[in-house]
Amino acid sequence: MSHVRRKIMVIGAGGSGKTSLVNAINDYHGRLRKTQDMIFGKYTIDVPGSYLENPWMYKHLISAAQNNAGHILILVDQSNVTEIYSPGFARVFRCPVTGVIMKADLHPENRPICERQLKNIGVEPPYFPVSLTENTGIEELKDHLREFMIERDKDQ
Ligand SMILES: Nc1nc2c(ncn2[C@@H]2O[C@H](COP(=O)(O)OP(=O)(O)O)[C@@H](O)[C@H]2O)c(=O)[nH]1
Ligand SMILES: [Mg+2]
Repeated sequence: MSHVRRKIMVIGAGGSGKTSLVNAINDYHGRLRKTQDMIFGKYTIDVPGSYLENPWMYKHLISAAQNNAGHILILVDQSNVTEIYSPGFARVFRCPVTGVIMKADLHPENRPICERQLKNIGVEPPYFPVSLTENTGIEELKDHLREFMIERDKDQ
């Protein structure tokens, strides 16, 4: 039986920067796509925001994570702090979960709200603020995921 490659699953609201982030992690510089379905990249799974909008979609998200994910990134958006996760949401996953604060270049006053949101959904610090427009925080996040990504390179 072939070896199952475990990927980094990226979860967040529509518009929070998931596709931009997976492209940065995969070092892909093509154009952005609006995604209806989960998109499997070299290291990543890009999960459409619709999976978070309906509680009945959660079971699909959870089983996809169980089957394919070795690490989960849960995104909050510093430019839009609308609550989208239920309390404790992150605790349903069995693999490690890391909190990412996207669009860290926008609305710095929202940083503490983002940190509180991640804590409320059950994600432990450290959290990773990332701005892809200013190119900050992405190397720190990749370093955090590096061991996982090197292993994945060897798999290919
Ligand atoms: N200011 C800012 N905009 C970003 C950042 N990352 C992504 N965006 C923009 O946010 C929008 C939504 O990004 P996208 O990756 O499509 O989000 P998705 O719907 O979660 O996949 C796009 O216009 C991106 O250019 C960032 O770090 N800072
Ligand atoms: Mg997308």
